[in-house]
Amino acid sequence: MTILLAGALSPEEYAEWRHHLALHLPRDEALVLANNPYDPQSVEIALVANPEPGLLARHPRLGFIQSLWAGVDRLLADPLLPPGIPVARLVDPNLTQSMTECVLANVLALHRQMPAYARQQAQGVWRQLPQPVAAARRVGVLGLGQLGRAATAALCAIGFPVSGWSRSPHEVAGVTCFSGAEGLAKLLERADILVNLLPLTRDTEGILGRELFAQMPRGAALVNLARGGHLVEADLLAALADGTLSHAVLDVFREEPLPPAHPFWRHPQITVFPHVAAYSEPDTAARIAAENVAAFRAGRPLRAVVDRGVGY
Ligand code: NDP
Ligand code: OXD
Repeated sequence: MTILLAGALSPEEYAEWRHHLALHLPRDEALVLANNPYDPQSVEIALVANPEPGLLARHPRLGFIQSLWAGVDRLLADPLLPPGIPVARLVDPNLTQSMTECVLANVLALHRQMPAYARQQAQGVWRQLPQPVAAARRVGVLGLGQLGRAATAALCAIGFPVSGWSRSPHEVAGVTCFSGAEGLAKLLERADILVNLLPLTRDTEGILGRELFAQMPRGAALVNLARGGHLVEADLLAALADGTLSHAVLDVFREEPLPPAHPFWRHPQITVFPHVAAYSEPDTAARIAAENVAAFRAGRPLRAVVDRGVGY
């Protein structure tokens, strides 16, 4: 009974995950690390944090893959990912809380015009801008999943009128819900601030582009906390230049780390964060992964299994 821990992890991160997994996995489970020698034939379960493409295909007895990341786009993009076995993603209340805090921090910062005041301060300008209350600032959230639903609840509690968009129809208390292509246009026309919490799939790749920006109120703001592949970078720069959008907060990028010469770094209307909206903390995530390992061993239903056909 061998479990593999594999991913784009430093030796320190491997050690931390091993420590926390050992606290939660049953004693008879052998945990091997992909950065140490092991027998691939023995591995039946893989706990993974974006492992190198092709690595999982080298384990002929693999029966279950548990992602230690919430988003599985990179994992599912592995052309050699063993077919026909379940892949689960991380659903961790701790990560959800962290993302909710990040959404609130950035929406409130945009609502209170902090980027504009930062620009004024840099020029020594003392100018009071009109300041509506939250009830007059409409927030749209793309994605009503684990993270989107928690974010909308927190935004509603502050008093923002909140809309949400999903693939299938939803009802969320206090939130005006839209779904499908025709629903997106309705959400966008009332999104003074748009927060992206979609998974990256073939349907959502490049969704944050010229056509979408043009449907938002002029001068609206964008908060992309999901994946860099959602954003058409040149379209964002054009939308900021012509006033279609006023500001963008970006936590995720097509290339990470964001290259030093990238124009986003020094753009006065873009706030850059280094993919820190919410990350998997081994102390909580290890327990959740171990619960799914135990369920797999016992033949019980697994939590948060990904639909590999739709990509999330
Ligand atoms: P979920 O799978 O729980 O939710 C995804 C939501 O997106 C669902 O509401 C789903 O609709 C909706 N959706 C998917 N495809 C479409 C589509 N084509 N059109 C409309 N709606 C769509 O994901 P999470 O909330 O857990 O996470 C979302 C993403 O956040 C992750 O995939 C990851 O990329 C990103 N993330 C970023 C982090 C960061 O630090 N920056 C940290 C963690 C996650 P439906 O409900 O109908 O299925
Ligand atoms: C995740 C992330 O998907 O950190 O877990 O982006």
